[in-house]
Amino acid sequence: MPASDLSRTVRLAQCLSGHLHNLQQAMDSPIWFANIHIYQCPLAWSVFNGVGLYIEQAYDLSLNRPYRQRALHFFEEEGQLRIQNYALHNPDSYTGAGRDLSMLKSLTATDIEILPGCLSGVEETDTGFRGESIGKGCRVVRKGRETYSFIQFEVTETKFQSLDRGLDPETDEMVWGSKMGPFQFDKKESFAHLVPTGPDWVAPELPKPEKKTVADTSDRVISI
Ligand code: CYC
Repeated sequence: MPASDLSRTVRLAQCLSGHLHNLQQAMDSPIWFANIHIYQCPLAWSVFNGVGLYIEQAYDLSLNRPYRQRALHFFEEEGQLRIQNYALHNPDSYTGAGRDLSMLKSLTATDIEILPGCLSGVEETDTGFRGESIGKGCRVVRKGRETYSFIQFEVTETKFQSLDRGLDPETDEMVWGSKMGPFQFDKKESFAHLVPTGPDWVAPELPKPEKKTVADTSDRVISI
């Protein structure tokens, strides 16, 4: 099937899916950017009755202790492309799923809960997609302060750029997030072929889990 025949939700999830990291940015600006890995892993169609990804974000030096695990649902509403964020009831049981996708076979709709207001609107660009938060409803309490999450992102098949900030609901002043602009992620491995395209889609065989030791380009060997 030509790519253009696939629905926009499927193509957006395909662009986002994979193992990404910002090693180049972390080497260029080590003071401002840590090296972070994001695993954006396709979920079975049955979880949302549609397209979804499981997300795991972790610092390179603590891959086994991710700081954010979520699920995202991609859908269209009145012709508009949307992403709704979900939390996991028991994130620990899925830790490491980014490196062993077979762990996600047991994830069902009962394992997740909606994060009210954590919704983005997305539009197509010449090379991929661009999106940002809708409204101020995605409340995040950080350092004792109530903020709302305001995200902006752009994605192509090989790059994902995201600016993730917490703003004061009254003044829109930035309370947390990157002061040095967006994180720039490069795709190390794509999971696009694992994004289900409809309810009758049959999953291909899963790749074997990554080895237990990862070497990065700075010649360090990290045990994970
Ligand atoms: C929070 N990151 C969030 C939230 C959203 C996103 C919506 C608020 C809701 C939540 O807690 O999940 C991001 N959601 C997205 C993006 C998309 C989406 C980008 C489009 C695909 O649907 N975030 C980064 C950095 C890292 C970071 C790499 C800085 C270290 O992009 C951290 N984001 C981060 C953290 C939180 C967050 C730590 C949770 C804040 C908290 O609960 O304290």
